[in-house]
Amino acid sequence: MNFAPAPRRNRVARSVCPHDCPSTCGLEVELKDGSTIGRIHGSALNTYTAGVICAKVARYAERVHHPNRLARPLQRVGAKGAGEFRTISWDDALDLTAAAFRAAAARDGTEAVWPYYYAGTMGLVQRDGINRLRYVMRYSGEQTTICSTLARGGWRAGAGEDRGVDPREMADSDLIVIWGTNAVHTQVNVMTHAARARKGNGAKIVVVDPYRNATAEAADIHLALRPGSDGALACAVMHVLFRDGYADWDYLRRYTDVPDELARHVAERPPAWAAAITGLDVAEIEAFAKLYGTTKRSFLRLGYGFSRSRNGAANMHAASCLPAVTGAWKHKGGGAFFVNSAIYHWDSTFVQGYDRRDPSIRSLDMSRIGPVLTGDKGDLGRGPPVTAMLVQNTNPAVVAPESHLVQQGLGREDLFLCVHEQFMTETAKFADIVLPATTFLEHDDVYLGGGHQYIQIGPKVIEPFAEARSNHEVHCALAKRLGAEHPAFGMSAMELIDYSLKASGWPDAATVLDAGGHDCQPDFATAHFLNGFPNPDGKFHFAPDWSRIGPDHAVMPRLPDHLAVIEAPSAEHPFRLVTAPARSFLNTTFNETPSGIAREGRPQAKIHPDDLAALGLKAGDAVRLGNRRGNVVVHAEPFGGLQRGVVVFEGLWPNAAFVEGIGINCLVGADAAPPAGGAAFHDTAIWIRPA
Ligand SMILES: Nc1nc2c(c(=O)[nH]1)N[C@H]1C(S)=C(S)[C@@H](COP(=O)(O)OP(=O)(O)OC[C@H]3O[C@@H](n4cnc5c(=O)[nH]c(N)nc54)[C@H](O)[C@@H]3O)O[C@H]1N2
Ligand SMILES: Nc1nc2c(c(=O)[nH]1)N[C@H]1C(S)=C(S)[C@@H](COP(=O)(O)OP(=O)(O)OC[C@H]3O[C@@H](n4cnc5c(=O)[nH]c(N)nc54)[C@H](O)[C@@H]3O)O[C@H]1N2
Ligand code: SF4
Ligand SMILES: [Mo]
Repeated sequence: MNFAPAPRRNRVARSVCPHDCPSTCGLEVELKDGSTIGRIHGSALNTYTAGVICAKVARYAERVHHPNRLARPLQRVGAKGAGEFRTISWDDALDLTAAAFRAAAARDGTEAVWPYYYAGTMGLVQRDGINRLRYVMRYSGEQTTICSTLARGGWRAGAGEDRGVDPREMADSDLIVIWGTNAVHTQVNVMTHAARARKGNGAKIVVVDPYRNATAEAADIHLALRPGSDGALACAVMHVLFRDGYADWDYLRRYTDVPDELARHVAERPPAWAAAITGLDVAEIEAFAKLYGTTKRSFLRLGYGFSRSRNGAANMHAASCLPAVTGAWKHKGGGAFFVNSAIYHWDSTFVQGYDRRDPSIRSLDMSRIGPVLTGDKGDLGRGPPVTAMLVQNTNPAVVAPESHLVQQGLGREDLFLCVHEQFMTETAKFADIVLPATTFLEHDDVYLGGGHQYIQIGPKVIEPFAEARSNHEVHCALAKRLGAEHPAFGMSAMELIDYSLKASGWPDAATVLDAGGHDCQPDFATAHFLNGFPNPDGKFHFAPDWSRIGPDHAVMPRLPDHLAVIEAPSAEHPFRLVTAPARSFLNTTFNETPSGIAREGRPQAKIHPDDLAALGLKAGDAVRLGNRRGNVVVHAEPFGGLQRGVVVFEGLWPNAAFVEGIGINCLVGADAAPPAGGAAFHDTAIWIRPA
C-alpha cells in the first residue's frame, strides 16, 4: 500500500509523529528523494495539530540522517558496557539472540526471558508487537508503569474512564488552568488552543507548577506550589467554592456521589491549612478559587507532571474534583481533560497476541528494572532471575529510577541483552547484540492521539537507512527462529494495521490514509459526561473505590486530601528535587542532535538565589546533589521562579554528560507509588553541597 501525497505541495508526504508525546502531531514531510527528507511541518488536516509542531521534530532531518545512526547489527567483543562491538549479519544476530533466549528458557523456564519495551515509538504495531512474542513464548510480562499509571489511576478514580472534554474546546474557554504540565516543552499544541481562547475570549491562563517554567512564563497567573502538594491546593479551592456559594448543588446532587460529605470534609481544609502545605499565600489561593468559581467556561488541562509523586494519584483525583463541584462540565469550553485513550475501541488482540496470554505468568514492574535485574526477591517472586532480554523503544540505563542498580543489572555477566535501537544509547552499550532500527519515516504504523481524538496512519515514506529493520520485522524473524506461532507473524505491518482497524469497527487502512486520519471525537453530551460518568452508579466519585485502581489502596484517602507520603524534606535532606523535561530533548530521544545539545547547554540545577547564598555558592558553581541512593555533580543556576527548598533539574541527559558517569536518576527512588505503582520522578529529597 502506498502513501497518499498531501495536496497542494509537491514532494511532501503525510506522516505522524511517533514520539512519546500527547500531541501525536499530523505531519507533512518534505522529501528530497526516496531516502532523504527536508523540513517537517505540522499538518492542517489534523485540527488539533493545526499546522504547529515542536522545533525538535521540524528539524527531524538532523536525527534521521544523523551520522551516528546504527547501520548494521553488532556483536559485543569487549567487556559488558564498554561499547566495543564488531559488525555481524542480521541472520547471525537473530540466530544468536534466539539461541540465547532458548538457552535461558531451558535453564530456568520461560520467565527468565523479559522482553522490555516502552513508547519510544507510539505506533501500535511497532510498539506493542513485542507483546505477541512475549505471550506466545510465555516470557515474563511487563507492567508498564513508568509514565502514566499514577495519572491514569487518579483520573479514573473520579471520572471512571480516561477521557474528557474535546481538547479543541479549550478555544471556547474563559479560563484555562494548565496543571502540572510544562506544555510549552512537552505538548506544544496545548498552547495553540490556549492562545485561541486568549485571543477570542480574553481567556485567563493559570499555571500550577513548582517552577516558573516556559508555560508559566506565558500565563497570567502562576501558582508556584511545593511539589507534591496539589491535593492540598485542590481541597482549599473546594473549601472556598462551597463556602462562597460557587458550588452547583443541582449538579452535585445529580452527578456526584457524596457531595454533602465532601462539603463537610473540605470545610476543615481552608486556604490557611493549604498555605502551610503548598507554601502559597492564602490570598493567592483565595483569588484562584474565586476566579475558578466565578468562571463557568473553565477548562482544566491536567498533565502528567504533577502525578509523578508518591501521592500523585491522590493529587490527580483531587484536582479532577473541581469541575464536579462547580458543574463546569455542563458548559462548552468547561470541564477537564487529561487524556483520551478511552474514546478509542482499538482491538489490539491480534497485534499484541492477547489471545495467547496466560495470566498466571509473572509480570515485572518496568520502573523497577534496577531492583529486578539485581535480583530483588520481592520483584522476582517465585520466578527465576532474568537472564535474557530484548529491549525496544526505551533507554532504561538513563530513564529508569535508581540508575546505579539499572547499570549494575544491565552489566551482569549472566544476562544476555539484545537491544534494538536507532542509536548507540547507553542501554545499547550494555548489549551483547545490537540491532539497527528504522525510524517512523522508514516503516508503516498506526497511531491513536492521547491528547486529541484522531486515528492516523504514518506510512513508510523513505527507504530504511542502511540495514535498519523495523520492530515488526524483528518480532517476526525471532518468532520464526523460536517456533512462535501466531497468524500476525505472517502479516506485513500494513496488513496488521488494516486487519486491526477493521476488527475495531473503523474504516480500513486505505480510507484512513486517504482522509489523512479518522476523527473519533464523541458527541458533546458524552464528552462532558452529561449522560452520566462511566462508573457503576453513573456518578463522579469524590470517594473513589481505590481498590478498583490498584492493589496498594489501603493508604489512599477516602476523600480528596493531602496524602502525606511524599519524600518530605529533613535536616539531612533539606531540598526537594523535580526532574522536569527539557524542551529540546524528548526523554533521551534527541540527546544526539547537535541543535538540541547546543540549546540545552549542560546539566544544571535551578536553585533559589537565597538557598544558593546560604550554601555559600554562586552561579555556575559545580554542586553535588545527593541522598542515600547516590549523588551527581551539576552546575548551579540561580533561579527565582520557585520556592526556597525546591530544586529543578531539566532534561534527561545521558549519564556520560555527568562528571562521574551517572545521571540524575541515581537520586530517584524505584519504590512503587500507590495504589497501582509508578515512578515518583519529581518526588526526591536531597542535600546540596559544593562539588
Ligand atoms: N520536550 C519534551 N517533550 C516531552 C517530553 C520531554 O522529555 N521533553 N516527555 C514526553 C513524555 S514521555 C511525557 S509523559 C510528557 C509529559 O509531559 P508533562 O505532562 O508536561 O509532565 P512532566 O514532563 O513530568 O512535567 C511537567 C511539569 O510538571 C511539573 N511538576 C512536577 N511536580 C509537580 C507537582 O507536584 N505539582 C505540579 N502542579 N506540577 C509539578 C514540573 O515542574 C514540570 O514543569 O511529555 C512528553 N513530551
Ligand atoms: N528523571 C526523570 N526520568 C524520567 C522522566 C522524568 O520526567 N524525569 N520521565 C519518564 C517518562 S514519562 C517516560 S515515558 C520515560 C521514557 O523513557 P524512554 O521510553 O526510555 O524514552 P526515550 O529516552 O525517548 O527512549 C526511547 C528510545 O526508543 C528508540 N526508538 C524510537 N523509535 C523506535 C523504533 O521504532 N524502534 C526501536 N527499536 N527503537 C525506537 C529511540 O531511539 C530512543 O532511544 O522516562 C521516564 N524517566
Ligand atoms: S509536539 Fe510532540 S507530537 Fe508534535 S511533533 Fe513535537 S514531539 Fe511530535
Ligand atoms: Mo512519559
